[in-house]
Amino acid sequence: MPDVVVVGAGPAGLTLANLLQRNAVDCVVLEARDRSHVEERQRAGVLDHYGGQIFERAGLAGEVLAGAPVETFLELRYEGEPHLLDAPALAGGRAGRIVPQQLLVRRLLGTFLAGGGDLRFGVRDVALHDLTSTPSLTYTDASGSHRIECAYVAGCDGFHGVSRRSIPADELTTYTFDHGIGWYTVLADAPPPRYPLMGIGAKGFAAHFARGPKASRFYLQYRPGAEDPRAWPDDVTWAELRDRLGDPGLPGGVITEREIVEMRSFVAEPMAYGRLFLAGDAAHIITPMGAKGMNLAIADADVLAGALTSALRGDDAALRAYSDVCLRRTWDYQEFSRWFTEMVHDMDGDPFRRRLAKARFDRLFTNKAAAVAFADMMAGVSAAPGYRRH
Ligand code: RFL
Repeated sequence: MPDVVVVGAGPAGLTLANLLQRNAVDCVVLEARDRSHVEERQRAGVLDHYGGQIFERAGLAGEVLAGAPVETFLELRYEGEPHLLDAPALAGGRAGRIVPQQLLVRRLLGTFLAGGGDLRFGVRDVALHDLTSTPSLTYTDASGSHRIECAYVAGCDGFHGVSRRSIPADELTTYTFDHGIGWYTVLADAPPPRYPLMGIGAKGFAAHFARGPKASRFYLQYRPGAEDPRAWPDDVTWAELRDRLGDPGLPGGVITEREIVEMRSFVAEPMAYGRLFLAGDAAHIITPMGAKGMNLAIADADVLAGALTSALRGDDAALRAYSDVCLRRTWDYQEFSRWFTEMVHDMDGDPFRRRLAKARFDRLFTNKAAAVAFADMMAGVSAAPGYRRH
């Protein structure tokens, strides 16, 4: 019988599985999709400084961070006028790393398997049982039906997974927030920008990020409900990007992927029920502003790995504190993400809010304390066990 069953092999589940493996805790990972799907799913692109430290502390930096460039400047263009922010310098040298999520997942997966890890792909009908007493999970795969007993279950199966839904509704409080903003995101065979770039202006937000040496990901704010930008001809997309990024010479390229991103936030409290512990998107969704979704998932997994290891050695104090510790960071990041969202988007064309957003933007470039606070959040914060409420 394994000590822990981890449901889901995304950033949360694979970080947890590797950290448990390092602590000699026996675990099994169940993943609904096949290996190539998991390894190719493109999403986040930045591991913040705090996330990098988690892998360094665990002795996994060589496996996970090798060759990953460090973050330098962030360029914010206000109505076409460039402003460079050296967030790592403002944060005292704490730089994030450019690590595309699919690369991180591929490396974590390879490391776990190379260490003899038990990862079962393509499982179906996962069900969680007896979570408040002696937990077990049932699932099916190509070879038939299976049942595993364990001491603890880690629900790392993302927003649409089965883990959170296995908690009785009256045991959870959920918070949802619709930011009223849509993002149209395209992946294109187009040269990357010199620095991660965000364009702010009356026509709405746009962004341009590197996705390798010859590819770029672009984001364009749109009005959800009023239009579907996936229907835009490519020349309209490029014209909008050139306009909003204030760069008439922005080179175009073949668009290889078109997606709509919902700007929404979600938090489930508590992140635990009996012997089930939720981590990552299973417990919370955050907007991409601030790039904290993957980083929150990794930070949860780090806290959970330590807490489960201690509990299995007889001290469950950290496990009892797990939900509170992670929720504090979650809400801190939710607030930061909302603050950032309001600064760079055109909120319903409301002129008053536009002036507030401009004041917020100006403060970032005229008030050192404000810039340092921003950089500190970008680097990632430690919600260390033992934090004090004021
Ligand atoms: P994941 O990555 O969703 O992984 C969950 C895993 O669980 C599996 N699964 C199941 N397995 C077994 N049984 C079931 N019943 C299962 N149901 C699901 C799934 O197949 C999957 O393998 O969750 P995790 O690990 O919590 O990681 C969260 C991150 O993936 C997510 O927060 C980020 O991708 C969010 N995000 C970004 N985060 C950042 O930090 N920086 C960014 O720049 C950033 N950009 C983004 C993003 C998310 C995006 N999308 C599409 C949601 C950009 C986009 C477009």
